[in-house]
Amino acid sequence: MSVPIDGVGRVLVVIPTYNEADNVTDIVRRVRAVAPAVDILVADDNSPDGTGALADAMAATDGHVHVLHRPGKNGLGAAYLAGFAWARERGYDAVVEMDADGSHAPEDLPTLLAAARDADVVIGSRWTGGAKVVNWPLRRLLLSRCGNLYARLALGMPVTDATGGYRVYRTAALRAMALESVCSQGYAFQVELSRLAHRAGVRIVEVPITFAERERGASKMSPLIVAEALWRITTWGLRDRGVRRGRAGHDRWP
Ligand SMILES: Nc1nc2c(ncn2[C@@H]2O[C@H](COP(=O)(O)OP(=O)(O)OP(=O)(O)O)[C@@H](O)[C@H]2O)c(=O)[nH]1
Ligand SMILES: [Mg+2]
Repeated sequence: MSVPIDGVGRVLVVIPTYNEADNVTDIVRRVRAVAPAVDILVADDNSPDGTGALADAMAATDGHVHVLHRPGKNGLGAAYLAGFAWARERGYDAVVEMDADGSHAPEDLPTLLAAARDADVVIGSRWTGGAKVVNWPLRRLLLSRCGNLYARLALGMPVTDATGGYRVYRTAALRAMALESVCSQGYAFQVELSRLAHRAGVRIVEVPITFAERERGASKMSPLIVAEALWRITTWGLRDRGVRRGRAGHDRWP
C-alpha cells in the first residue's frame, strides 16, 4: 500500500506493457528503489512474451506492485485510461505515466514528484533547458522536434514536449479534463491529454528529463502512429482556431 508523499498524496505509477519481458522486472525494481512510497500498476495487454506473468510474480511478493490484465493489444491510450480509472476507484491522489522500456528513467521520478507539489500536471520534457536525449538517431530527434513544434503552433500550447509520455497527473486534474472524449491511441494520446489539460486551465509544469533510447525489446512505434498524431493535431488545431475565431466574433458582436 502506498504511503502519502508530502504535498502530493498517494501516488500510482502506471506502466503500460506490450511484449516487455526483457524490461518489466528491471523497471519495476528501479521504481521501487528510488520511490519506495509509491504503488505501481503494470497494465499489460496480454503480451504473448509472458510480460504479464513476470509482473504477477513481482506482485505476489510485493504489496506495492499490482497488475491489470487486459484481454489483448488495444493501444497505449486505452491502457492508460484503464490505469487512470483503476487509480480513481482506489482513491489515489496522483498517477504517473512511465514507459516500461527504460526511456523514462525512474531515477528522474523524485524530481517529477517534487514538481507536482506546485502543479496539477508535470511533464517530463526532452526539449527544455537541462534535458538530455541519449542514443536517439537523427531521424527520431527530428521527428520529435518537428512534431512538437507543429503541436505547439497548431494548438497554441505553451508546452515544449507535448508528445512525451513521462508525466504526473493529479487525479483531481484528470477529473477536470473530460477524459471521456479521448479518442487517440499512440503518441496522439499524449498530445490530446496536453490539450485537455491546457483547455481545463490546470497548472502545467515541465521539468527536464534524461531520455534514453530503449536498449532491449522492440519499439511499438509505427508510421500509423505518426500519421494518427499528425491527423489529429491538424483536426484539433482547426477546431480550436474555429472556436477562438467564433469567440472573438462573439466578443465584438454580443
Ligand atoms: N498495454 C499496452 N502497452 C503498450 C501498447 N503499445 C505500447 N505499449 C507500451 O507503451 C510504452 C511505450 O511504447 P514504445 O514501444 O516504447 O513506444 P515509443 O516509446 O513510442 O517508441 P520508441 O521510442 O521507439 O521506444 C512501452 O512500455 C510499451 O510496452 C499497447 O497496445 N498496450
Ligand atoms: Mg519507448
